[in-house]
Amino acid sequence: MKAAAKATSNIAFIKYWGKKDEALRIPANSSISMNLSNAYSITSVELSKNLKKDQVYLNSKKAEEDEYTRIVKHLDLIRALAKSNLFAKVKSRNSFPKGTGIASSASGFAALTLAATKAFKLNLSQKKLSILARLGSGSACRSIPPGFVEWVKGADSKTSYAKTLYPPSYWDILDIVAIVGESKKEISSTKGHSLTGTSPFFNKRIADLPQKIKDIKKALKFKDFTKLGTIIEEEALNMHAVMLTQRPPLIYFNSSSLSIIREIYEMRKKGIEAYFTLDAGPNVHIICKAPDAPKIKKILKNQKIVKKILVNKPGNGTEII
Ligand code: 2P0
Repeated sequence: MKAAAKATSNIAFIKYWGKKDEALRIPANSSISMNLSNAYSITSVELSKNLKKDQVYLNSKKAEEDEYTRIVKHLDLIRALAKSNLFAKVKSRNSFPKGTGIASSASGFAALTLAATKAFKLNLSQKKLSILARLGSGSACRSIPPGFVEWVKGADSKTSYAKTLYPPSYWDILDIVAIVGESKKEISSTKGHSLTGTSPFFNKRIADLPQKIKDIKKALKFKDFTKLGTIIEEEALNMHAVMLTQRPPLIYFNSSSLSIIREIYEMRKKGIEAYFTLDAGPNVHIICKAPDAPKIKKILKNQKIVKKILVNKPGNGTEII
């Protein structure tokens, strides 16, 4: 009655920002992402009759109260599905710092969902795992299937899940993450999501997204990197325009993030085709073609503000290990 799973995090090309249903984590819009081969969580779940409550360890430390409560709520869902009342010992570790804009809740809840359902002997389809992971954290549903993924917003809980558009081997592009900050963000994404409606730009963003999604799918289909990158950058800035104009305003990037963005513009002038995206944190994700990686890494290594560099290929889906 023990199982362990590995889930990669994902970077959204088209972002999830705002929910139609907060409790069920049904998003206001569909989103598109790529799994990140080197940003992952490994989670084990061990059931025991001797436990009187769940125990949760994150990166070898006892989970903080808010994290513990959220994880137990997810285990409760799985216990109900399995018709079991056994408690679990959960141990999870990340290959990257959590709470800094590399989606730790995405890989964390994807790995937890697969490990816990296996430990409880539930054999769920990829679709059902994606739905279940979504209830833990929205972006986690995109880490269940492999490669390049679309989370179709759906109309209700049964129709809101993620599926693979293309497998990891489809396109040799990379996400090089320039880690410029490792402190935990002050306002969680969950709280940020709930206030998207206070931005005067939110409705406009939602109205424009269906066309943007069509365009990016076309760029993926024809492997049009220039188009893909251009949409990715515009989309990141569009989401941050909403974040900046919410009440209270959310400023997730910092001066180091902006310096790296300037550096990317310089790279393009030198003929290195790289594009940026930012999530709910200061680290800059640099989307590039694989042959350009050595040059980009060299430039980043010369920047004092870059504390770590994480190179990701298109990643696998969540797997039992
Ligand atoms: C994304 N983010 O699409 C966007 C971009 C952050 C910025 O999904 O409340 O942690 O757990 O469903 O999944 C972060 O939101 O929020 C997120 P919950 P989640 O990757």
